[in-house]
Amino acid sequence: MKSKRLIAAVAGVLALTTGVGAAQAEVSTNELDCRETAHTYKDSNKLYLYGRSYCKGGNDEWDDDNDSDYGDGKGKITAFDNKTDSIVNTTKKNVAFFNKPNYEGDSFCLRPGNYLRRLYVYGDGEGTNNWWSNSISSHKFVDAGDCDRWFGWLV
Ligand SMILES: [Ca+2]
Ligand SMILES: [Ca+2]
Repeated sequence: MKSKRLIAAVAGVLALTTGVGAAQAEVSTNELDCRETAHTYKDSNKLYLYGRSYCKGGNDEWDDDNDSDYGDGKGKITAFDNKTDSIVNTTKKNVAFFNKPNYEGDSFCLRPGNYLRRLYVYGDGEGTNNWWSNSISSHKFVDAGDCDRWFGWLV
């Protein structure tokens, strides 16, 4: 009897988890490209991350605060290390992205309301052939003065 109750409790947690996922999907960026998402969800305080370029297929992840490691199983971004290829920033803050966890390595910033359609066209700051595609491992919200390199579009 006790084990049955436990199973029911676990099922409840699973349902709850699924519910959160469904709420996330409700945002439904699926049918929108990067620019449309930036305009439709302007100032909605979410950072949308996509595994595909041009924001195709809807956002894979979203966040509204810092995440020091995209692959650590913690925070809102738990298993998306080195997978981002397009981004929409609907927050009112500047966001710095890093190619290593813990806000280390090469970085660039994205302004409020801006979006990035194809990270693979952006090179790193070291003159190597490492493109930003499938490279981002952490991000944090910053003051504009903390950024020396900006990518992305507003219009
Ligand atoms: Ca994380
Ligand atoms: Ca990385």
